[in-house]
Amino acid sequence: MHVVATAGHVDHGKSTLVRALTGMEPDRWAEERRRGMTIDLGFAWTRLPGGAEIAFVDVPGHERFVPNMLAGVGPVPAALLVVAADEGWMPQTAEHEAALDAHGVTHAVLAVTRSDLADPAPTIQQVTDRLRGTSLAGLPAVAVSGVTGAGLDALRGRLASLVAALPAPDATAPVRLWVDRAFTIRGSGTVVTGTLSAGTLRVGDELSLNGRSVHVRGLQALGVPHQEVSAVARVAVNLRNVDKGDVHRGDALLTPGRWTSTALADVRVGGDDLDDAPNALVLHVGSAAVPVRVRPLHHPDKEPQFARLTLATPLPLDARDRALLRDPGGHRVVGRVTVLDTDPPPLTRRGAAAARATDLAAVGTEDNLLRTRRLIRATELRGLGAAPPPDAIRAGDWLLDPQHAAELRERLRKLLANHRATGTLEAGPTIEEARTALDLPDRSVLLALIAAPLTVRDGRVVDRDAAPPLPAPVAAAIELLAADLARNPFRAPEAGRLAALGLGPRELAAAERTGALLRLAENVVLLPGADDQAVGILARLEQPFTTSQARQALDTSRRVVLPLLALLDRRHRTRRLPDDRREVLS
Ligand SMILES: Nc1nc2c(ncn2[C@@H]2O[C@H](COP(=O)(O)OP(=O)(O)OP(=O)(O)O)[C@@H](O)[C@H]2O)c(=O)[nH]1
Ligand SMILES: [Mg+2]
Repeated sequence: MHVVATAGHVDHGKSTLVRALTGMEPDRWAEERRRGMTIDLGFAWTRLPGGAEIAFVDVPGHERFVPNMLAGVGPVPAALLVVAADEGWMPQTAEHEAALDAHGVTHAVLAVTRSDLADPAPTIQQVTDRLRGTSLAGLPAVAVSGVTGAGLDALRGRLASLVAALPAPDATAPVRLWVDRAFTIRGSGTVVTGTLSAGTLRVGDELSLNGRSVHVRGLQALGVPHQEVSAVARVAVNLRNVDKGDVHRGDALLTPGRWTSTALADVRVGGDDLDDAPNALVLHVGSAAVPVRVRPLHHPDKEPQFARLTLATPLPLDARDRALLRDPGGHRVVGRVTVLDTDPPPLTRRGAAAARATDLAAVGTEDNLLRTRRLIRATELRGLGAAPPPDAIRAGDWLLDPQHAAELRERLRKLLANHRATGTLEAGPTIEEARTALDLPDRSVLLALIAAPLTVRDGRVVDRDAAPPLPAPVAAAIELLAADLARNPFRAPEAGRLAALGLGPRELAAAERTGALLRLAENVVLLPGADDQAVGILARLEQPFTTSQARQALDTSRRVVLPLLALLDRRHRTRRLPDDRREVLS
């Protein structure tokens, strides 16, 4: 199915045309039919030559009902612009055209109606001229009469080409159905309708509505029940356990967890100079209309304009959403809005607004943004509508420019070298010390920089290839120990001896790191290689052997043999059996 919205000045023949094309009555209300004027959105559908199904959202042209018109066209990708031959371009032709332009609608057909009353050619020319430079520039035109039926077949043909050229929607995208009507059906409960512009709805789906979870009880498209409806489509969704008062035009039915409502957004604005714009503007996006406060963010080059919008009510906005700013009093579209960032940083420092405008100006060239910022939150980049460049280095929620990462790694290597040069016993700076020294915002960024030969050990950043040398007094003490152990390799020095040599836990840990000692427990140390030697001796015992037999064979105490055997078990040199005996593994 394809959805096309009408647009055009009051009484130019939009509803008459929709009626003639579909045989359905778009003016749903008795009051509309009595007054001969569309007040609210109307819906009608038909099949085009070639078989494509087309649904029209018929909008009101009267200036009082422009907000209704905007609710209808917001989510619709294509338009039928209607201009009467005998009146030509009129104020709401202009306002509707500006709305379509703001939404970036490029797929449209011009129908010059009432061509039984006046020569359509001058109006076609006038409209063509007016549309130059807008999103609708160069649109095909057809002269028609809703009364005589002249030109209708040509228009059907044009519409068939129009819908054939529409880009295929993404049926797997998360759903954001902007509600344009909500009503109650006796026996079924609350039904909402809207134009599904992306994604798929299914009966039984759980969706989110105004922050609460709701379930799809039934689905219809063009009056026919469906188990599943994919975009683009006009849909009616019957919701379980929702009162009519809980849902209104401008609300959105959302795929849970995929959208965030925000009351703050940074946007690009085309159109009037925002400094001259009235304060009380309304943001129209989807079917929603929300009062906003506009803070211009001045870019040094002035053009394009950026602004921070503060919404009176949060909306589920997304980067790249198109919207418009309207002055309700002045009856005109003040700005064409493209959402750039739905989670913008606060502007507190002096000059922050100008700096922000510079950042926003880089959106669209996101690689450059990461190059200039060097380090940016992935959420901020996403908020700016940018995908991370493929070579960006990820660190938690942070993205690093690879060039910057290389520089930071160099600084980290220097930091470790300086650390070694201080002659400290510590293997390296702590993660926090390194993070501070490199002035990084988060430890995840530091961890992302660490690659072999650098590694993290006991919360410190260390270079596996360059352990700091032992300070001279420690090295001398270790030599004395080594002499003791050379005679009795499994007689680990007693606590008293270690203390006499000035070897506390820190010194022993440092000696272990440099490979000068094999450490079995807090203060139980042997020489490196003692483990291999022990395996050699134990292998000569009758297998399996008891702990006591091992102790005797190694000529040592339980203080040493227990942690030594435990170490050999861990390294799979020995295996401990259920009866506590062990065997050497070959
Ligand atoms: N002669 C002639 N009259 C037309 C034509 N199209 C519409 N009309 C008449 O123009 C009047 C307005 O037509 P509508 O179709 O209601 O106009 P609309 O654009 O839907 O108006 P709004 O919805 O109020 O904006 C009606 O009286 C129609 O009969 C046409 O092609 N020729
Ligand atoms: Mg109408």
